[in-house]
Amino acid sequence: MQNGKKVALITGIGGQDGSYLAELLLDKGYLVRGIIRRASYPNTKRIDHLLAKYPNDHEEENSFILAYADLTDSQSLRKVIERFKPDEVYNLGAQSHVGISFDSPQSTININLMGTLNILEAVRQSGLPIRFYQASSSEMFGASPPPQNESTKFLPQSPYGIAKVGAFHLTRLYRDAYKIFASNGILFNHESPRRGLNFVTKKITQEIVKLVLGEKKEIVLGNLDAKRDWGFSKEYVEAMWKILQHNIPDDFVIATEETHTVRDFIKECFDLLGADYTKFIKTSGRYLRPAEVPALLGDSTKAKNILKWEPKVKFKELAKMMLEHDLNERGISLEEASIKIKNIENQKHGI
Ligand code: NAP
Ligand code: F7E
Repeated sequence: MQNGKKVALITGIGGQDGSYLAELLLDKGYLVRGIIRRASYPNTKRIDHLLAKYPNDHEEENSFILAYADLTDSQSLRKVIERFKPDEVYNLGAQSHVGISFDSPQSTININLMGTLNILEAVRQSGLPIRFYQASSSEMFGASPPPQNESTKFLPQSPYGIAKVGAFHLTRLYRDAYKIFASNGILFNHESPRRGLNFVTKKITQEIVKLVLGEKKEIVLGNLDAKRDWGFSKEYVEAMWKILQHNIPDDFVIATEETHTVRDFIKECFDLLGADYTKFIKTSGRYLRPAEVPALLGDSTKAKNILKWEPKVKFKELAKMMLEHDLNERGISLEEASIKIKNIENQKHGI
């Protein structure tokens, strides 16, 4: 606590979830501190509005402060914990792309698994009564058939999933062995207009905008049959906070309890424009993964009952929100986009 306010430290504050969580905690009156790593070009786009509102001039009483640190650098983590003395630590930093974890398995394991060990150790060694949240993932269930809940066996299908399983167990172990208030949120896929550009939902909505503007003629994707349980990031960060406010540390599945294929997401977006997706979509082996998670469908009964958390935004609303946002960003409405894409469709048929 500082001046009667709770202090939260967020790793991955510049990411999709980190940015929404920072906003949520600032609204709740927290002093929010985040770590960012050095980048050759600014990596703070998602939190620039917060930096503008809360100038980052390193005054310790400021509501919002960023510090340079890296999950793979344990000394840097010890320094930020010592400096900020947080009440709550949200470990959201990760190499979060499953496909890329096959290209860079070692750095994925270093950041996602060793990084979790580093921050847990910094928390433990501080001796402070910190509550620790670990960003665990439905990727840990991997090939286990749906529906998946807290009792489902982990059968990860990627270096990313394996790193997250290790980090999950470290979090559980630090809770059991050292009596640290350490909890796992096992979050199923969650998206938003702030989603990274190379995740499938955002790639689809961004590429549709390019089709509409005539900048591209087709969208090339990988496996269209994979099923995912897609929710809205802004609602999922609320679940993270609730997990740390619960009276005991525990593990919770957070999901919408709906599953849809990648093809369904594409069709939903094209349906919103009244266009036929089959005219625009190509598949390529380039986007296939060496191993795939075929179907995710979360059962979040425990979170509903204990945390009273339930999502409002489901698949259809999410697709519309993301597509509309990306179109509006380029100055086009859904209606204008619909007319444009139908013209392009007709041209393709020589009509
Ligand atoms: P994201 O947008 O990719 O954000 C990840 C953040 O981690 C970025 O700010 C990134 O910084 C930072 N980071 C990467 N390597 C780091 C390092 N070595 N040290 C410190 N920070 C580092 O991911 P997200 O969607 O917000 O997800 C947040 C967390 O939830 C991740 O741990 C992810 O694995 C997990 N998760 C996500 C989902 C989902 O569907 N979104 C589902 C389950 C679990 P840069 O900007 O510098 O790269
Ligand atoms: O892929 C298929 C791909 O990359 C979803 C991360 O937030 O959620 C996310 O991991 C599906 C997969 O997310 C393309 O093969 C087809 O089956 O959007 P994604 P993900 O792998 O499910 C989990 C829960 C996390 O924890 C992760 O951090 O879509 N797919 N074509 C494609 N995927 C991508 N990226 N690009 C394609 O062209």
